[in-house]
Amino acid sequence: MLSSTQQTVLWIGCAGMGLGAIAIAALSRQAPRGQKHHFVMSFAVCALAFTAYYAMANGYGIVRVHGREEFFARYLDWFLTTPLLIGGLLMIGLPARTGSGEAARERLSLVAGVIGADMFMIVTGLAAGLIDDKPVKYGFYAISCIAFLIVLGVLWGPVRQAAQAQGGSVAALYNRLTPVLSVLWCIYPVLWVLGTEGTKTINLTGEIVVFAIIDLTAKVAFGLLLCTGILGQPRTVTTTDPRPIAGVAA
Ligand code: RET
Repeated sequence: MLSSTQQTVLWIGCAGMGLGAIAIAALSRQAPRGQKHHFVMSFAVCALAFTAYYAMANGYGIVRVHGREEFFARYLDWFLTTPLLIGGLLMIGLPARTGSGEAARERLSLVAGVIGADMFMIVTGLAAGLIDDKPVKYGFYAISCIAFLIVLGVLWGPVRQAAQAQGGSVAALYNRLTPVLSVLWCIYPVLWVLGTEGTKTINLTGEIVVFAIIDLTAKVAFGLLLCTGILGQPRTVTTTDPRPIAGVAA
């Protein structure tokens, strides 16, 4: 059972996500037709998180494991929204077109690889949360952290190189968003260790409050940063660019 304070915080999270989704939908009306897809992903992130917070605020998506509350809905939210957030960055960093043949296959493997590593990170994080046996728990935590490093490595490596190769405002926007995403995402594994699934340094209420704050920042604030950045782009840059992905294409 959640306390009324905990429920209130989850309702605030729910309202924030809903307002974020509405704000992004409103902003998308200013976007030219060829750039609306950038807004769809950020809208979907907020809409999915709204639903997860709605479930949790009503006491659903939470199960009792080893005498404490495990927020299943949170992991389901992350499993769906983190690939979309990465997708948002990929759609900026990677050129709209690659060459044909191997370049296209390399691009596909890069996209599938980073999204796959991200989903694996969330699933192994959930396993760590559910398991009580400390060595096994922290083993899964370490595996999840390795997957996280792979995600960051791809975003800071080949995708950043591809963004640099596009130059100008695309590179500038990518270079603005990637550090913000990286710093925010690094807070999650730290909070996890301090919270009820890890060392219990922070109690459940504190954990719910801090997760709600970073969730709102990583989804709503980041989404608004991305969407306003897209609106500031010259139209031609993000629509068609026939160059291969720098550092990836042979
Ligand atoms: C866990 C615990 C295991 C180790 C690692 C984690 C990383 C989680 C991350 C979550 C990001 C969530 C976002 C949500 C919505 O916006 C699963 C906490 C590395 C990075 C950005």
